[in-house]
Amino acid sequence: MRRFHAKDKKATFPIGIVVSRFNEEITSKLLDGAHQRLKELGFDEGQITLVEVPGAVEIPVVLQRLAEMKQFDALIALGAVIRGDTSHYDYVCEMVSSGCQRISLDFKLPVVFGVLTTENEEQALERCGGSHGHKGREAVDTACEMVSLLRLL
Ligand code: INI
Repeated sequence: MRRFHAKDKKATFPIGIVVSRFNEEITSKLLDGAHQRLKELGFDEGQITLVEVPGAVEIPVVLQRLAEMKQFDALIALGAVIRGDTSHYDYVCEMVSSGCQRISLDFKLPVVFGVLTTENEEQALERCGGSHGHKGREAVDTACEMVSLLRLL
Protein backbone atom coordinates (compact mmCIF):
# COMPACT_ATOMS: atom_id res chain seq x y z
CA MET A 1 0.00 0.00 0.00
CA ARG A 2 1.31 3.44 -0.87
CA ARG A 3 0.12 5.77 1.78
CA PHE A 4 0.47 9.56 1.72
CA HIS A 5 0.31 11.56 4.86
CA ALA A 6 1.69 15.08 5.23
CA LYS A 7 1.56 16.59 8.67
CA ASP A 8 4.80 18.55 8.26
CA LYS A 9 4.05 22.19 9.05
CA LYS A 10 7.64 23.37 8.78
CA ALA A 11 7.52 24.56 5.18
CA THR A 12 6.50 28.13 4.56
CA PHE A 13 5.24 29.45 1.21
CA PRO A 14 3.40 32.43 -0.29
CA ILE A 15 -0.18 32.38 0.96
CA GLY A 16 -3.20 34.53 0.16
CA ILE A 17 -6.00 35.25 2.62
CA VAL A 18 -9.36 36.72 1.66
CA VAL A 19 -11.42 37.92 4.62
CA SER A 20 -14.92 39.38 4.56
CA ARG A 21 -15.96 42.29 6.80
CA PHE A 22 -19.62 41.28 7.27
CA ASN A 23 -19.92 40.18 10.94
CA GLU A 24 -16.54 41.80 11.47
CA GLU A 25 -16.43 41.10 15.21
CA ILE A 26 -16.19 37.43 14.21
CA THR A 27 -14.09 37.68 11.04
CA SER A 28 -11.48 39.87 12.74
CA LYS A 29 -10.99 37.10 15.31
CA LEU A 30 -10.64 34.50 12.55
CA LEU A 31 -8.04 36.68 10.88
CA ASP A 32 -6.13 37.37 14.11
CA GLY A 33 -5.93 33.63 14.81
CA ALA A 34 -4.81 32.82 11.28
CA HIS A 35 -2.16 35.54 11.38
CA GLN A 36 -0.90 34.44 14.78
CA ARG A 37 -0.65 30.82 13.61
CA LEU A 38 1.23 31.83 10.46
CA LYS A 39 3.76 33.71 12.60
CA GLU A 40 4.13 30.73 14.96
CA LEU A 41 4.91 28.52 11.97
CA GLY A 42 7.62 30.88 10.74
CA PHE A 43 5.89 32.71 7.88
CA ASP A 44 7.18 36.21 7.41
CA GLU A 45 4.95 39.13 6.52
CA GLY A 46 6.28 39.22 2.95
CA GLN A 47 4.81 35.76 2.33
CA ILE A 48 1.31 36.81 3.38
CA THR A 49 -1.12 38.66 1.12
CA LEU A 50 -4.38 39.80 2.69
CA VAL A 51 -7.43 41.07 0.81
CA GLU A 52 -10.60 42.36 2.51
CA VAL A 53 -14.01 42.14 0.85
CA PRO A 54 -17.44 43.39 2.00
CA GLY A 55 -19.20 40.04 2.46
CA ALA A 56 -18.77 36.31 1.97
CA VAL A 57 -20.41 36.46 -1.48
CA GLU A 58 -17.48 38.57 -2.70
CA ILE A 59 -14.80 36.10 -1.55
CA PRO A 60 -14.68 33.77 -4.61
CA VAL A 61 -14.01 36.41 -7.25
CA VAL A 62 -11.03 37.66 -5.27
CA LEU A 63 -9.79 34.10 -4.77
CA GLN A 64 -10.06 33.73 -8.53
CA ARG A 65 -7.98 36.86 -9.09
CA LEU A 66 -5.33 35.68 -6.62
CA ALA A 67 -5.25 32.21 -8.19
CA GLU A 68 -4.77 33.77 -11.64
CA MET A 69 -1.66 35.54 -10.32
CA LYS A 70 -0.02 32.10 -9.85
CA GLN A 71 2.01 33.44 -6.93
CA PHE A 72 0.41 31.50 -4.09
CA ASP A 73 0.72 27.89 -2.98
CA ALA A 74 -2.49 28.08 -0.96
CA LEU A 75 -5.41 30.42 -0.38
CA ILE A 76 -7.59 30.81 2.69
CA ALA A 77 -11.14 32.16 2.77
CA LEU A 78 -12.28 33.62 6.09
CA GLY A 79 -15.83 34.77 6.70
CA ALA A 80 -18.88 34.44 8.93
CA VAL A 81 -22.36 33.75 7.65
CA ILE A 82 -24.97 33.85 10.41
CA ARG A 83 -28.57 32.78 9.83
CA GLY A 84 -31.17 35.55 9.87
CA ASP A 85 -34.94 35.59 9.45
CA THR A 86 -34.95 35.13 5.69
CA SER A 87 -33.55 32.67 3.16
CA HIS A 88 -30.67 35.04 2.36
CA TYR A 89 -28.36 32.92 4.54
CA ASP A 90 -28.84 29.91 2.26
CA TYR A 91 -27.95 31.88 -0.86
CA VAL A 92 -24.84 33.36 0.74
CA CYS A 93 -23.68 29.93 1.99
CA GLU A 94 -24.24 28.35 -1.42
CA MET A 95 -22.46 31.11 -3.32
CA VAL A 96 -19.39 31.22 -1.10
CA SER A 97 -18.99 27.47 -0.64
CA SER A 98 -19.46 26.49 -4.28
CA GLY A 99 -17.33 29.44 -5.38
CA CYS A 100 -14.43 28.41 -3.13
CA GLN A 101 -14.58 24.82 -4.30
CA ARG A 102 -14.68 25.90 -7.93
CA ILE A 103 -11.55 28.00 -7.59
CA SER A 104 -9.74 25.18 -5.82
CA LEU A 105 -10.56 22.63 -8.52
CA ASP A 106 -10.21 24.97 -11.50
CA PHE A 107 -6.77 26.14 -10.40
CA LYS A 108 -5.63 22.89 -8.71
CA LEU A 109 -4.83 24.94 -5.62
CA PRO A 110 -5.72 24.34 -1.97
CA VAL A 111 -8.46 26.80 -1.01
CA VAL A 112 -9.17 26.39 2.68
CA PHE A 113 -12.77 27.07 3.63
CA GLY A 114 -12.53 29.06 6.86
CA VAL A 115 -16.00 30.50 6.48
CA LEU A 116 -18.22 29.91 9.49
CA THR A 117 -21.86 29.14 8.70
CA THR A 118 -23.77 29.21 11.97
CA GLU A 119 -27.25 29.58 13.41
CA ASN A 120 -26.25 32.46 15.67
CA GLU A 121 -23.39 34.66 16.86
CA GLU A 122 -22.76 32.51 19.93
CA GLN A 123 -21.96 29.47 17.77
CA ALA A 124 -19.63 31.62 15.70
CA LEU A 125 -17.78 32.92 18.77
CA GLU A 126 -17.35 29.36 20.05
CA ARG A 127 -15.44 28.66 16.83
CA CYS A 128 -12.98 31.51 17.02
CA GLY A 129 -11.19 30.81 20.26
CA GLY A 130 -14.06 29.36 22.32
CA SER A 131 -15.21 25.83 23.14
CA HIS A 132 -15.08 24.68 19.51
CA GLY A 133 -11.52 25.68 18.76
CA HIS A 134 -10.30 28.36 16.41
CA LYS A 135 -11.21 27.96 12.74
CA GLY A 136 -8.79 30.72 11.70
CA ARG A 137 -5.83 28.93 13.24
CA GLU A 138 -7.05 25.58 11.93
CA ALA A 139 -7.34 27.01 8.41
CA VAL A 140 -3.61 27.75 8.43
CA ASP A 141 -2.76 24.22 9.57
CA THR A 142 -4.98 22.79 6.83
CA ALA A 143 -3.30 24.99 4.21
CA CYS A 144 0.16 23.80 5.32
CA GLU A 145 -0.86 20.15 5.31
CA MET A 146 -2.45 20.42 1.86
CA VAL A 147 0.56 22.17 0.33
CA SER A 148 2.85 19.44 1.69
CA LEU A 149 0.48 16.71 0.55
CA LEU A 150 0.13 18.02 -2.99
CA ARG A 151 3.91 18.26 -3.24
CA LEU A 152 4.16 14.58 -2.30
CA LEU A 153 1.61 13.31 -4.79
N1 INI B 1 -22.41 38.27 4.22
C1 INI B 1 -21.67 37.59 5.14
O1 INI B 1 -20.45 37.48 5.00
N2 INI B 1 -22.29 37.04 6.23
C2 INI B 1 -23.62 37.13 6.42
O2 INI B 1 -24.13 36.60 7.45
C3 INI B 1 -24.41 37.82 5.45
N3 INI B 1 -25.84 37.94 5.65
O3 INI B 1 -26.38 37.34 6.56
O4 INI B 1 -26.51 38.65 4.91
C4 INI B 1 -23.76 38.39 4.35
N4 INI B 1 -24.44 39.08 3.42
C5 INI B 1 -23.79 39.94 2.46
C6 INI B 1 -23.28 39.21 1.24
O5 INI B 1 -22.13 38.45 1.54
C7 INI B 1 -22.90 40.19 0.12
O6 INI B 1 -21.90 41.06 0.59
C8 INI B 1 -24.09 41.03 -0.37
O7 INI B 1 -25.16 40.18 -0.70
C9 INI B 1 -23.68 41.83 -1.63
O8 INI B 1 -23.26 40.94 -2.68
